[in-house]
Amino acid sequence: MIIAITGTPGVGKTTVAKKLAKKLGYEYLSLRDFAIEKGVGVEKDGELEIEVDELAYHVEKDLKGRNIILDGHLSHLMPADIVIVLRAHPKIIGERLKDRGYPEEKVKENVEAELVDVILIEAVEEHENVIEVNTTGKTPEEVVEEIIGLLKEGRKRRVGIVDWSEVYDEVTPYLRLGIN
Ligand code: DAT
Repeated sequence: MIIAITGTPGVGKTTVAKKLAKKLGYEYLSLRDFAIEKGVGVEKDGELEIEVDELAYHVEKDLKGRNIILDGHLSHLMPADIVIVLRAHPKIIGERLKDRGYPEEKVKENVEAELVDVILIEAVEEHENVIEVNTTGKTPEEVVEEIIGLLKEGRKRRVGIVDWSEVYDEVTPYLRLGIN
């Protein structure tokens, strides 16, 4: 079974994916590393541009039938049996990406993406089996336990559990307001 772990950069994918893989006895795989290995990523201005369809072809061909936790912000665009979309208060995304040294424009872009559910929407357009998990205020271990609990229950879909418009006022300092 392929379990995709997706979400806005900084949401905690790698942290959660590695722990989840360990707990379930699955292989952990970074989709970015896999793309580089398959030669479908092109380095452009320090960023990796990935040919999504080509990458999906390699995932289908090489990974189907294996028990894998696939970590990456494009993993919901891959053939997966279940997609876990991690969510976090956009302010947390902003702080983590600032700490990571992302340029301001990149930080704002990702805070906005989290605010308006970009990855969740893409995931539900692509897959039926989508489980959304709010990580806000939870440790990575608690997030992993929640995911395992849902999988054990046989839960296949849970979406629409967060609405960041409720915290919009707290997020405005992180947005690209006033840019024209
Ligand atoms: P991603 O792979 O989505 O970019 P990450 O796993 O690298 O995110 O995590 C970004 C940072 O946030 C990293 O310093 C670990 C921390 N972190 C991740 N999940 C967390 C959680 N549930 N609680 C607190 N910190 C967390």
